[in-house]
Amino acid sequence: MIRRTTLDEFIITGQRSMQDASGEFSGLLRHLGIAAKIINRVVNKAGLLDILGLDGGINTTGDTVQKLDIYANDMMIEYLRNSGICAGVASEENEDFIDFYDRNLLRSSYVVVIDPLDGSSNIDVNISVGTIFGIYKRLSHEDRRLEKRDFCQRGSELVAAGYVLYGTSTMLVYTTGKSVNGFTYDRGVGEFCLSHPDMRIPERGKYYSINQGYSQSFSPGISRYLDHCAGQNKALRYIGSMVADVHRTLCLGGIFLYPVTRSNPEGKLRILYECNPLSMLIEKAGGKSVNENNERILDLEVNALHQRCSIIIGSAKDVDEAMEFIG
Ligand code: AHM
Ligand code: MG
Repeated sequence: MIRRTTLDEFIITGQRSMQDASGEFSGLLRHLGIAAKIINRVVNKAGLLDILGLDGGINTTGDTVQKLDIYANDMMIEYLRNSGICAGVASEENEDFIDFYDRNLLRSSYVVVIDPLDGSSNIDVNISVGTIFGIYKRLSHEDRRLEKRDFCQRGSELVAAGYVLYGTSTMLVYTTGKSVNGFTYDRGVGEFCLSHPDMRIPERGKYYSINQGYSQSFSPGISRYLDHCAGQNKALRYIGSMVADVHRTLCLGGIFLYPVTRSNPEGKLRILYECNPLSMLIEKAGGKSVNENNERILDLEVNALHQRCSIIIGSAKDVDEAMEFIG
């Protein structure tokens, strides 16, 4: 029987290869892995929870039950707080960041950004959702309270990024800036096991992915590109869960676009929680990620925690070709 490397083993091996590594960063990654397992357990039972009259209702023990995205948010925050090695979190679900400052605890140099349950409108209909995370080194002094600037950093400053996809199987994919590696959750063992080492995105792919229902409000450039895709007989795939759409793009190649629309004139997706971590992963796997102005997503200045942007991400040649049409 093949014995696969577990996520923990992989992280520890990575830590050993870095001289002077304190273990703080590795510990943080491992805690993210644990939080992912907890969320996975509940996401897998989502249908059952609904049958039991949960989601804002009262469960059998009399507790009020939270919506799954709020539950995932609370879980991530709790695990990161209890890890003792995370200075604070900014989440798509919270208006402001959360500072874990505690005078009696060791100081941490890392902050985490999360989208705890991306694509949450898909939960009730049993379609894949995901968790996205990014890790930054804080800018403010470790003895002080966190500041907004600790989170509002350009994506190029990310020290690690990853996602968990709750799909036909549950996968955790992450990078610390070198390779991109994918781990599949083995329920029997209760561990994420290395299944996709050194993931590389194909230079081109046959899929394009966009919510074409908004075509009336796309720019002429985007419309021209979509006509081109249709003319080339490319296949349209759109799940409506960014993690799932980007995961397919990473594995099979192709392109994912979320342009500006009338109802989202800045774009819909959040730079901090969605676009930056996924852009880091795609770039490290050999792909590209830009906005509609052909600016690299990872270079965009971040001024607000919930800032949005347009995004065109995927295989390098497909993104370049799209930008020729978009101009
Ligand atoms: P969410 O964070 O509220 O779940 O929204 C983000 C999701 C992405 O996963 C997905 O790509 C997009 O919204 C789909 O939006 P739309 O329904 O407008 O196509
Ligand atoms: Mg989201």
